[in-house]
Parts: sequence; C-alpha cells; structure tokens
Amino acid sequence: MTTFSHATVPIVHLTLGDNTCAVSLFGGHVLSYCRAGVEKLFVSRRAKLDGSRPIRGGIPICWPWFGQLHPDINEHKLAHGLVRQQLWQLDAKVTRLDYVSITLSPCDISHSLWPHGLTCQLIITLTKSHLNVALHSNNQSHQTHPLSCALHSYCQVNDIQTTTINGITGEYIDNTHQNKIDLTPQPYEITTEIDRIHPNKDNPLQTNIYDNHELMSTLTHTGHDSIVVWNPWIEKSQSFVDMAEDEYKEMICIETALTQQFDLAPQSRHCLVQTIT
Ligand code: TA6
Repeated sequence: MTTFSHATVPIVHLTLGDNTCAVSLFGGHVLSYCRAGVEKLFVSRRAKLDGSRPIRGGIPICWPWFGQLHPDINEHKLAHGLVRQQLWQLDAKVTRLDYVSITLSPCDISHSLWPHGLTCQLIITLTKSHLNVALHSNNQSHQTHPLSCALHSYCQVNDIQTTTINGITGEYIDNTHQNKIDLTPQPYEITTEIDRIHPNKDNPLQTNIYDNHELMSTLTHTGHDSIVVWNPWIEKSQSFVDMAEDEYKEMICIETALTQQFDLAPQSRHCLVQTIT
C-alpha cells in the first residue's frame, strides 16, 4: 500500500484483507486503491500533499461544477468547482466483515459561489472485490440548481501507448478541437493529448482498461450523463508543476460525470457512483 508518509494533509486508511484504500481529507480525495496489492490509481510523484493545490492524481471530486462549466469562470477561474481544494470532515466510519466504509463532507460551505441550499457527501466503500465511490448531492432549497460534477479518476496504466479502453462508443465532444463532435475510435487507443466528453446515460455503464490484451481495471459508472476521458500527453504534462514529464505514460483519466446541463430539482438528491475493480 502507498502510505503517502510525506503528506501533511490528514489521510484516512482503510484495510480489508489484502485490499487497501487511502483517502486525503484535503479534497475528500481518494489517493490509493490497492486490490490484492495491485495499485489501481495514479498519483503524480510531484503531487502536492500539503493542501497548497488540488492533488494531481487519485480521484479528485469536481463539484458543484465540472471543469469550466460555470457562468463566471472567466472571473474566478476556479476549474472543477469548490471542494477539491478544501478540507473535508470524516462524518462516519463503518467496519464490517465484508466492507469498510467512510462518509465525508466538505468543511466550508461559506464560499460566495456555493449554491444556496446545496450540499454534498462522499461515501467510500472498500470491499473484498472493489472500491465504490458515491458522490451524493442534495438540494435542500426550493429552487432548481444547475449541477455538473465528476469523479475525476486517474487510473494507473503500465504504458499509455499499449493501453486500450473498452466500453465507450458513439460520438464525443473534443475539447482539444473547439468542442468538435467526433466518433469514438475502435479500438480506443491514445496516441496524443485527448480531452473528450462522451455523452452516455447507460446506467450502469462498464468500461475496461486493457494493457495490450491484459485487463488492468474495470470501472462501472452510474448516475452519469457522460464519461470524460483525458490524457495530457507530453507537452501539456510538461506544463504542469505537479506532474513529471514522462508521467503521462502511466495514467488515463476515466471520469464518471454530469456535464450535460443537469438540473437538480428542489428538495431532491442525486448520486454519482464509480466502482473500480
Ligand atoms: O477532465 C478533463 C479536464 O477537464 C481537462 O480539461 C484538464 O483540465 C483536466 O481536467 C485536469 O484539470 P486540472 O484543473 O486538475 O489540471
């Protein structure tokens, strides 16, 4: 298990047999999921674990907006919302023979951009066969709120150049080419920078990551309206202070997301779930 012993942010460790998970309270951020000793998530060796910036890797929680999907983004420039760069609190921990589960929520909901009456909670459950991450949104107000969010998972791969993704088809929105609509390649291989939003409401949707023909990980998605796939490739990863230049080869982001103009009705809830095995 990766212990992140150099981290100055508080980390919660979950263990069930030979399966482990590490969660930073900064951002409510899953840093590691090891299934039978095999690490499923990527964290940059240059990731900041001191609370000074969002953590590069693991599962960033993008909420209550995804990416640039906020009307005032050009003023505040807070990509991916308000919660990945603040402290979360541990609300509960449940330990049973067949699972360990923790519930987390953001500590500070006072930001001027925080939608009135909206709250979120993260429930992380480690079982013998998988890690389940559930982002619960709750609209306790009497007005409808636009909501976009994502479980922005950095999946570990051996080599991006021998990696293929299975389970994603149809059209996608290409954020590297002015939101051009294009068709998902089959096989889904990555040979350049990609930043794609794949509209998809198949609930559940299963996506598999292969290295050559070896299954590396399976991600199951529910509650989404899209799957985001991202790899910064060489040039963009070199521009990141918190990513070593060759690390683009070791990761692929496969994100369970709401990006398609979802509105959370008054007095209602939504749950976005990603399961990794
Ligand atoms: O999920 C893809 C994306 O929105 C990309 O556009 C890229 O910005 C990535 O997220 C990482 O964002 P970050 O703010 O963590 O550098």
